[in-house]
Amino acid sequence: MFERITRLRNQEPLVHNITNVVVTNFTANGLYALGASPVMAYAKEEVAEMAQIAGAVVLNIGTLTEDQIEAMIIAGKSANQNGVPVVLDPVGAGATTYRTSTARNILEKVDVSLLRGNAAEVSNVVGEQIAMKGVDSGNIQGNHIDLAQKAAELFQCTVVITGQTDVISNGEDTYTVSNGHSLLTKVTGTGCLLSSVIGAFLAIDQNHIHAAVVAVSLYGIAAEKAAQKAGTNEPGRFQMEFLNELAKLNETDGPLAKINHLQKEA
Ligand code: ATP
Ligand code: TZP
Ligand code: MG
Ligand code: MG
Repeated sequence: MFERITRLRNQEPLVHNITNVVVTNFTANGLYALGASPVMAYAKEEVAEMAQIAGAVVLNIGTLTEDQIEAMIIAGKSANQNGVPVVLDPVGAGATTYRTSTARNILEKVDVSLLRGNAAEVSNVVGEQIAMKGVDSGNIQGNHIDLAQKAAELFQCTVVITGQTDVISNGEDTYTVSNGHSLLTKVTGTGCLLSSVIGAFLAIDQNHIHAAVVAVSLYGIAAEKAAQKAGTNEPGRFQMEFLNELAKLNETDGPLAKINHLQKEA
């Protein structure tokens, strides 16, 4: 399962990100640290070509504009035509009706391989109106396992719902991962970077659910190691150490993964 990190480093997949202005630099550095090759390309005149040569396309609506949404749909369709996996991060869905309807519009027009968001975002995209505070989910109650399975069936894709415990489901198989650290909630862009890191693992793997489980657990393990180096009130040091720990991940980290495989009830 965890040999994927070695394969990723050997293949250095190109990840085409159309992402938000807050997390652009952190996302590029995080992908480099992991061993992938990031590119940010947003012009509608070039996104189809870039998506075609990419190993994965990541669409992130964090600071959306009409032009950017148009480019995302062009890039997503090009990826679909060329067998390139597409990840959607519906940042802030539920905070405004524009974000919710945009996420749904992308899911209608593009064959999304994997949807990654916090529980409030995913619930709003599936049509349950749970309150969002800006781009943060806060503490939402409810069964994230049922929600992930429902979203996976509705959108016919793999779904990753993150939080203290992450849930990964394709509607048939469901996993929980309980790696990670609360300092991840004190640095902006850790959810967005995870969506791009998942994209890098999808680029080297047909088995999207296993690729996502490995990506999510290794990401959490890197955070745990970084938190051992940074103090509890040092988000700046944590961010730096987190990039370093992403770069040091390897197959021998597998045993640190806290993964639980759930079977769907009949
Ligand atoms: P939000 O806006 O709600 O923070 P997000 O898009 O930033 O959402 P998160 O849910 O924060 O995404 O997930 C980003 C990473 O942080 C994931 O690896 C997740 O496992 C981890 N994470 C989030 N909350 C916690 C927590 N309380 N304890 C440990 N890890 C966490
Ligand atoms: N505002 C718009 S996008 C964004 C903020 C703060 C970044 C959100 O990043 P993440 O990974 O969801 O915390
Ligand atoms: Mg977060
Ligand atoms: Mg987010």
